[in-house]
Amino acid sequence: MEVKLIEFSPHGDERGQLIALEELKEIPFNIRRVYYMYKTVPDAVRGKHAHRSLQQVLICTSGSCKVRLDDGKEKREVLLDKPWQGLYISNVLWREMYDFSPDAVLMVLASDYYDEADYIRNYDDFLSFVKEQTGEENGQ
Ligand code: T46
Repeated sequence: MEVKLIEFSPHGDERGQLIALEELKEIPFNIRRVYYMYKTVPDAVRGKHAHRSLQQVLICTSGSCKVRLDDGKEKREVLLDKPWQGLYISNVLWREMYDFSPDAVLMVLASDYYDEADYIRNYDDFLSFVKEQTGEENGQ
């Protein structure tokens, strides 16, 4: 599964902490879009889709939340509760974000502009897409 937790280096001093993120440095792609979610209601489950080509880094800049990832074979759960950690997720991964703390702010850096056509919102379609891709990679 193409997922990794990236640890950023804070520029700390007596005033507090500052984290700087630059494309193709801390973030492994060109950043075309930033969005964030806050005031997420306690029982909400966000996401529930995959992307055909979008790559993203998720950072919980305040509070905490969990992310469930599924590549069609393997499932993983990651807790995001540190503003100096970013979760890199590749395309073609089913994702769900849940267990948001009341103070959670989840910021996402994305490799492309918003495009509804890049979303796979049905789980069976996602599994078919994974199969197609695996077939292509094996030259079938
Ligand atoms: C993802 C996870 C981690 C826009 O107009 N522009 C945007 O850039 C985004 C992200 C959303 N929207 C609109 C589309 C919907 O009407 O905002 C509304 C909520 O979006 P959505 O239901 O897709 O939000 P999530 O939290 O389920 O998913 C989001 C991203 O859409 C998705 O790419 O990977 O966060």
